[in-house]
Order: sequence, then C-alpha cells, then structure tokens
Amino acid sequence: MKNYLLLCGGVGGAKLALGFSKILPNSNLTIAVNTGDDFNHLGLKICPDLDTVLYTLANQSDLSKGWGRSNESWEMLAALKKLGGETWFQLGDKDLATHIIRTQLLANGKNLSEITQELCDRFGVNANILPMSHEPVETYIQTQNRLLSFQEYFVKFKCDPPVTDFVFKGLDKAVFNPSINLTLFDEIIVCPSNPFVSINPIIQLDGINQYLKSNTHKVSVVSPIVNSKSLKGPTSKIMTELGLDVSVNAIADFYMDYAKTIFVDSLDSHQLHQIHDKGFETHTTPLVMNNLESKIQLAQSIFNYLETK
Ligand code: FO1
Repeated sequence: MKNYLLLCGGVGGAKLALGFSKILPNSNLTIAVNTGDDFNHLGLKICPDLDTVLYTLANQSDLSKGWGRSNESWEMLAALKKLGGETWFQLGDKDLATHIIRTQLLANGKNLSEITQELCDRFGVNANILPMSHEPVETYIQTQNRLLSFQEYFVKFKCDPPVTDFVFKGLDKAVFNPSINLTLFDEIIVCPSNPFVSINPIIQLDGINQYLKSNTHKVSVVSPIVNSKSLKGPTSKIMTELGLDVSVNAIADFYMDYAKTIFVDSLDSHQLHQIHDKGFETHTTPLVMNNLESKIQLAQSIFNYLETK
C-alpha cells in the first residue's frame, strides 16, 4: 500500500481526512494542516483548522456549523458578554478547554506538532495530524478598503468585503514542518479546501513548494468546486471577486505548476476537455461529502484510482 499525505484546510479537508482515516492504517496516512488562520485571541492560541480536523476525526465536531464541538455550551461567552468582553469570535465552553491546553503547552516550550499529537492522544484520535509549519504564517486578506486579518475577514466581517489579494505574513521566514519527510510519500493529495486561503499558505512554504513542482506526478487535487460553485465557505465568492471563472477549469489553472491529477465531480464533466488540454489527468467521482458514507466513498474512490495508477 502507498503512503499518503493530505494537504488540508478546515471543513472540506477535514471531511476527506475523516474518510481516509476510515480506510487507511495510521502508518500510511499523514495530514498536514493549514495554520495560516491561527491567531491569538483573549490570550489563547487558536488553531481553527487543526481543531476542525481534530474534532472531526474524534467524531466530536459540530456538523451543522462546520467548526467547534458538538453538544457545545456557551456559558463563558455569555458571561464574557455581560462583562463587556470581546465576543465576535465565539468560543464554546468545551472548545475553550482545547485552546487553554494548547496555550499552556506552548508556554511550557512544546512545539505545535508535539501539542497536536498530545491533543490527539487526549481526544483518543489515532492519526498523524500535523501543522504545516512550526513558524507563524498569518493570512491577511486585502480588501478594497483595508487589510484584514483572516479571522476578522471570515468571522467579524462574514467574508463580506470584496477581496483583491492575500498576504501571508511570516511566510518568508517559515519552512514546511520538518517532521514531515516528503520523500516518504507516494501520493500527495490536496484536499477540497479553499485554494487561496487554506492551501496556498501550505504550498508556498519553503521545503514543500519546490518539491511539489518537481514531483507533480505524485500530486492530486480534489476539486473544491462542484457544479461550478463551492460547497461551503467563500471560495466561489472570492473567485468571482478576483475575476476568475467559478469552475474546475480555473482550479486547474491555479494548481497547474503543482499537480498532475484532478478529481472532478460528474456535474463538471463538460470541462474535462479543457482540463486535459492543460496536461492534467482527471478522474470523475462524486465529490459531495454530506454524510460519513460519502466521505468514506470519496476517499475509497481516490485511493482505488491512485493505488493502481
Ligand atoms: N467561525 C465562525 O464563522 N464564527 C466563529 O465565531 C468561529 C469561532 C471559532 C472558534 C474556534 C475554532 O477553532 C474555529 C472557529 N470558527 C468560527 C471557524 C474558523 O474561523 C474557520 O472555520 C476557519 O478559520 C476557516 O477554515
């Protein structure tokens, strides 16, 4: 069996990671997660995408919201509000425990890989979930009027301001997580996460950028666009604002230098010709993951294709 590395953002990535975790042994699966959305809030280190992947694999995620924990309570937030504290970023009581432990372990000198492993152990998750880097990379969104931190853009302003560009502060000083040895992987899968804000911070890192460009035969993209729209989050809105077509074809353009294979939904099969013309191989399979079965089925379909290619 081949070794698989997933490059993963939040919700869409976590769903596929869950599917893979159900069909592959832990020894053959590593999940490298975007940390560009991380920020310090109320004195706590919050890693939203790592949390989403962790909670999803622990079967403790809030499926309706896509982030945070299931059966959450909000006593702390209500109390904070009464005292005039900052409540635009919602921290549930159970979720808070994760951020407190992470912040404490960071203060004790552990790195984010060690801490994520520790949290996996405490949640009973047997998976190799790792941050993309140990150095801080902070995603900023350039909007028409001002530069917003990612969480301000995403949560405070609900992705409303039109996007013109992205800035990844700290990227020039960061390297891809050295505990992930890329040469050990036969297949690298770009999850159906937002290419601009969830995947780009990962693939622009020193230590992976050149490797992907030189090994495109190992790299596959699972399209975040199905039926010419994004399933969740602002991907299609951002594409429109950047003047791009909301299409798998535009996704192919985005990943042109990095990947050789694209997994496409049959609803977008009218674009296959254009994508093949760019030099990509494609495999058509249902990409919508709205229950556990479809997450496993997608992972299985990708696995079957890549294992025998
Ligand atoms: N997303 C929201 O839309 N509103 C929130 O208040 C919010 C709180 C939050 C707390 C912890 C956490 O781990 C994630 C949280 N998210 C929230 C999700 C997060 O901002 C985004 O899903 C990701 O950054 C995008 O991938």
